[in-house]
Parts: sequence; C-alpha cells; structure tokens
Amino acid sequence: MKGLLTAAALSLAVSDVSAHYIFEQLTTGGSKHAVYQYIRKNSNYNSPVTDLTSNDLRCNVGASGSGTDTVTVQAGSSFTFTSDTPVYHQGPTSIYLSKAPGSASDYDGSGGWFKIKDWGADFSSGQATWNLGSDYTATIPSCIPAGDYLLRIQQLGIHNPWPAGIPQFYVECAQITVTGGGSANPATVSIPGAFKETDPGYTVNIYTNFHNYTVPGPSVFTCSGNDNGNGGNPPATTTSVKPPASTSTKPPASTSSAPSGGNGCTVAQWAQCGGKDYTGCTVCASGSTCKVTNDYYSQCV
Ligand SMILES: *[C@@H]1O[C@H](CO)[C@@H](O)[C@H](O)[C@H]1NC(C)=O
Ligand SMILES: [Cu+2]
Repeated sequence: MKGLLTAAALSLAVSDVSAHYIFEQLTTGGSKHAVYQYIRKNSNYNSPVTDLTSNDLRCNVGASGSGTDTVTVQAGSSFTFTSDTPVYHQGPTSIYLSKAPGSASDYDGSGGWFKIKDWGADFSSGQATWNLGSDYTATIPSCIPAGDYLLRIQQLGIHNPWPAGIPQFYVECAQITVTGGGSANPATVSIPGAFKETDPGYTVNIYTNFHNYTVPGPSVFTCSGNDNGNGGNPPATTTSVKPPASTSTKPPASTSSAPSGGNGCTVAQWAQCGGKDYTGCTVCASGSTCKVTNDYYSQCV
C-alpha cells in the first residue's frame, strides 16, 4: 500500500514538474532582496515535499544555513515571500516562525514553530477560491522576543486528493534577526509532527461537496489573542460557505458551480475532470485537456 501511494505520488510529481514554484525571494523593509540571499536554497529544484515525517518539511530538501545571509527585520514590520512562478496548485498558504537558540544560520529548525499567518479557502462567492499568486505578504508579530528566527512559508497543494493522490508541501525558510519586539511566548509545535494524515485540511477532496476548510497546523498566533487555553492562540483558521440567506419562493437558478457532468460546464486547468466515483464536470477549459493520472483522478492539463 505504501509502495502504491509512493508510485502514484511519483507519477504526479513527474507529470507536472515543469511549472512548480519556489519561494526564492524575500522583501523586507521595502527592499526586494536577491534570489536566495536570505532564503535557504533547496536542492530539489521546484519539487514539493510529501513525506509528513521528513525533516525536509521544515525548510525543504537540502536547504541549510550555509551560504545564506540573515536579514534584520523590525518586529511589527511586514515582509513578502515571492515565488519564481505564480502558485497554481489549489490549497492553503501559511507562514511560520521558529526561534533559533543561537544564530539563524546555525539552526536546523528542530525547535518549536508557531504560525503567524494563514491564507485558507474563501467561500464568499459560494465556491472555494484560494489566494494563488507570486507574493505573500504578512507581518512579524510586534510582541515576539528579539533574536534570530527561521521564517518559513508553506503552500500546501491539495489538488490531488488523498488517498489516491498526495498533498504537496512547497516550503522555504528565510533567516531573520528580529529587532524590537516584546516578551510573548507563543505555543509551539514540531515540524515534522504538526501535519497528519488525519487532518481534514490534508485529506479533503476539494472537488466534491467542498463547503468548509480548516488549514492544517496549529492556530495562528497573534499578539492580541485572548487566552482561551490555547497559549494565547485563537482557534484554527476555518472557513465555510455562508448559509444561504433565507428566502424567496423561487429555487435557485442552476449555476456553474454545481457539478453537472457535461452540460456546458467546464473544469479549470489543473482541476479534476474524471476518475472513479467522480460525478463532476468532465469538460476541460479551452487550452487544457483531461489527462488520466490514475483510476481515481484525471486532471485538466
Ligand atoms: C468541515 O466541517 C465538518 C464539520 O465541522 C468537519 O467535520 C470537517 O472536518 C470539515 N472539513 C474540512 C476540510 O475542514
Ligand atoms: Cu504539481
């Protein structure tokens, strides 16, 4: 079974390797720094990490501190991670921090991590949309202690639903020295360890009855978080479709978001268009064609 999954994952990785994305650039203090200047360079080109037990989940494969500079960042200031190619696999993006016991460049990420930002699914249109792009901007919490940290971005591609497919972690770490700050003590988790095969945000099939989503990992730490027994962290980032406004006499007009198996609907590129038990739309948007990945999953490519 393990071997089967690995083989499936491999064929997925190979089939669309050309246009994956790497978060290779950091902007701080209004300056966009050189590629890999402050971001640890990985050795696996643009491939994702898929092993939930691997230390590569921290900062990606082959990404060590040697040859990477550390940038000074004011607590409370914003920063941006920029990818070489716009993110296109559907799924959430999160930002984590881990305090280094010494210098960031010497730190392997084996200590505690806390999450400072989630971009989950937005259901406000009645259909899930994700924040997919090249730039992900967030703020260093103003209350965390000064010192060296690893600043980690994680985009989780959940476009090949578990268990036929395997979610993909696109991760990179920047090395930062936080100045200013305060004395907050955020609750932390370990990586690997923070993500499990049982997380609903990991196992969910985004193509079938997808109406709510919880981003994997711990809840987001904020300086203003009330203490709810969660180390000052608010609840996990969960979004869902708003219940329909109570209404009217007329049944809703059928919309393009309803699966309708081929009456005029189209499937966006990279989305599912077929597979065992799949009942949705099978017509790919123009410019893409439906390609079989395995018995359970075909994708518009
Ligand atoms: C959606 O909500 C249900 C009910 O709370 C929950 O069991 C499920 O895990 C959620 N799904 C996701 C993908 O977060
Ligand atoms: Cu891919």
